[in-house]
Amino acid sequence: MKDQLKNRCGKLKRASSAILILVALSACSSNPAVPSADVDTVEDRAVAQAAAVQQSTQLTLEARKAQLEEIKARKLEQRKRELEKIKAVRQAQFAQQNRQRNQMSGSRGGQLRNTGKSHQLTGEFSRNPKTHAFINKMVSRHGFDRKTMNYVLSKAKSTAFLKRMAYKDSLPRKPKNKSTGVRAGSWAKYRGNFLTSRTINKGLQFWNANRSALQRAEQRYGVPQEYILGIIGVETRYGENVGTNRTVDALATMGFNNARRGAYFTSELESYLIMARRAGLDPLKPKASYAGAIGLCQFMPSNVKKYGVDHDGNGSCNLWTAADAIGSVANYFKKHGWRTGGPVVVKALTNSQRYKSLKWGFKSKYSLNHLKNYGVLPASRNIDRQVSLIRLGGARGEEVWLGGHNFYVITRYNHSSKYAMAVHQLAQALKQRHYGGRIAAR
Ligand SMILES: [Ca+2]
Repeated sequence: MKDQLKNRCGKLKRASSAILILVALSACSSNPAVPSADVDTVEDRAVAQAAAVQQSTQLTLEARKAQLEEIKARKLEQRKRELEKIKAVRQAQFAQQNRQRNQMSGSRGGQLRNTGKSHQLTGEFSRNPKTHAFINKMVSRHGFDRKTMNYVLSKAKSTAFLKRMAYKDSLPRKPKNKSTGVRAGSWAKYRGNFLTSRTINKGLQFWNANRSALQRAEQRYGVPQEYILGIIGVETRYGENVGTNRTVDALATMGFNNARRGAYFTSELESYLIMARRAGLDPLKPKASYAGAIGLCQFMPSNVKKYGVDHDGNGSCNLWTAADAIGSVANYFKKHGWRTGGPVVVKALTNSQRYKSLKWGFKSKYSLNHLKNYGVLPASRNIDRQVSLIRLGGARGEEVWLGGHNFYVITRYNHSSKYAMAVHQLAQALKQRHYGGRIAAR
């Protein structure tokens, strides 16, 4: 009996050891083997197997649960990141809209204040369907705030002078009569407007005040300083006459009241408002010529984007500042093909009247040899081989000149031989006075 009891106790002891071993093995493996050692009976083996199966199932469930939890966490994390991205994009859009609104409100150069009244379009342009179409375009295409646009255009006014100019501009152009020849004295009169001692003195002062900006522009764009000064002098007398009309008034009048060229001026108004927004200017403040030309160099607004430069590096192009106007004129010439060191124009000597049968003007183009056959010779060798024949009504009769490539480039600023000649002669007068005795060295 005692031996029997002892034997049973031994068996139980061995069975519990087997279970312990099984648990240990199961913990190490996801597919535990059923132990056979030390299990003597079928009953014992079944107990061990059941325990192993239970353990294995529990482990598999736990692994599956952990896996699902991991997938869920990953998905949540991904969704969170997506939402954060959407939020960031929306915030950037809001910030951009706010910036634009603030800029239109005029953070610099005055405030565009709410009148406290309705933001409906009022004023003299409000009954014009072109104004409404224009506002719709500014809102839909460029993201302008409708209320701000209504406010700006409600404030636009056309003066009697602007109305007169818009009417004149709307008339059909008279075809040019090429056979009329040169009008006696017309150049002398034109020249007299610009080549005055007052303008030259102002030009010299402007040169001294902006020496560094001019030098940098010449180095960067290859355009001599005196020609940059020639343009700014002819355009605005070095900032003295940048126009007396509000730009908005000028461009709205020329745009909405001009059947012939309204589309052109409306598109300039569009460019102007975009430019003002970009530069943080109150669009109701800046002045312009009656045609909407702005700044010291009188760029049309569409040219500000194309050719305007931030020459003083303050972050925006402002053509009412000397440095930016200087850089922009030089860049304009460079973009229109200015040849550094190239000649501009020379006087021609004539020994007959035969040249009068030739087409003339800045668009004409002849070889020097061809002109020689018509009795025209350059007074200096410093000229291109291909030239234009320029005829001007001087104070002492007709003057004949030969325009080089750079002369043509000047006419890209204003399509007129007289204009280009005035710029050239003002440039030469300034150069002579500025460099004085050193002129020969240049
Ligand atoms: Ca600037």
